[in-house]
Amino acid sequence: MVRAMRNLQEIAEVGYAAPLDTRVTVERVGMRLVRLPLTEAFETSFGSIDTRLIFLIWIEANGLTGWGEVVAAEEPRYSYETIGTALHVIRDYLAQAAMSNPVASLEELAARFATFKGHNMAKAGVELAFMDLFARMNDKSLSEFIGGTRAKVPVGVSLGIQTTLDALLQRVDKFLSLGYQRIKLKIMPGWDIEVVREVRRRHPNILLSVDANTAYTLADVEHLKALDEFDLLMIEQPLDHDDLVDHAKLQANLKTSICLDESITSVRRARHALDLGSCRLINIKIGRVGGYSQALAIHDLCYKRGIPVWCGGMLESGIGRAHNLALASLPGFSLPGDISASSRYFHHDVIVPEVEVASDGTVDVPVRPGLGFDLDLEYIEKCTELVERIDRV
Ligand code: OSB
Ligand code: MG
Repeated sequence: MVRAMRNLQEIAEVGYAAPLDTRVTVERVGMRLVRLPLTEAFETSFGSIDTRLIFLIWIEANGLTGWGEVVAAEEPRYSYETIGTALHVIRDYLAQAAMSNPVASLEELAARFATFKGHNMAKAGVELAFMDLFARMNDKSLSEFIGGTRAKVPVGVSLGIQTTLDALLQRVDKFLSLGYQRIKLKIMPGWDIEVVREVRRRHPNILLSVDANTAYTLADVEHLKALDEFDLLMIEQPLDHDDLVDHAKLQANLKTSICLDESITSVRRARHALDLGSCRLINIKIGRVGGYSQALAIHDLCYKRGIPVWCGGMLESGIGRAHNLALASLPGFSLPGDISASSRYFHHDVIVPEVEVASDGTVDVPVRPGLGFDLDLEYIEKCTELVERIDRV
């Protein structure tokens, strides 16, 4: 249960005899779009981007501010959500639901949001801001607040499709020399078997995985089987974004473990995937599954069933990354996450200090209250394209 830290003026107004209010009364929900240039273009089977429009969200409640991030992209390619749909859904539905009555817990907030279908990334953004605030109210780091057990988390890097094989090999060498514990290669038809063969030939012993972002169909079974000889940690999301059944058929034909990303949008979908044998590993992204409530439930389900999980990334700014670090500190996150250094994505991040990867390929989990970093408000202001504030009526 959450313990509110009231300021003296509030206590004077309410009277010392009043029971300590443990609920969060949201006075304002704020949204801010911030465009950050990427250090290099990021290409996947669904397209290429060279700037990231970051969607920051904050809530003001009980004299504190909590921060989150909506990970939706500008175009509906990874999922149907976009920055535009999330602005609409938060502005017109979720903000009102969050402010209509005081909120006592994450579960209560999630139950209110569950009455709206879909729009997981929008819901997650609000949940993130709440959890930052709940943790601050309790004077705990987010990691501590959710029951994290790791002081540092192992991390890997996700490398986009490059124009040449040489360019890719150089990047692989660079990130290995920086200590990253796992290399993930984006693949698609025409940039797959031979690319993986060459990386594996040069690095016989590294943790290596591939991510297809839905680029294949079941007709490609024989083609994908060719990946089995490279001792990959996993092949991530080879088939359609909403598929579980064909993935189960594919998994039955592959030695390599399938890891689902796009297909796992809730704890129920995670259970179905495990029951069907659609995958042997799961990548948890807080945004994709609708927030901490579902992310924690998927973690717990997989932990009970002995299924390894890892924390996925969405090219977040430092605010989303701070939340990812807290999540990845839970005991079930036994594989390196897509939680790279700030400098791997941006020339300048929105948090201080920036996220750094140590030479042993780990990132320290923040220990200060809440998300555990300061915000570079000046830089955020400088890069802002839009601000909206919704006040409680
Ligand atoms: O499929 O994991 C993915 C980035 C954007 C959208 C989807 C994905 C990714 C990544 C990058 O692979 C992960 C990261 O380092 O943030
Ligand atoms: Mg993926």
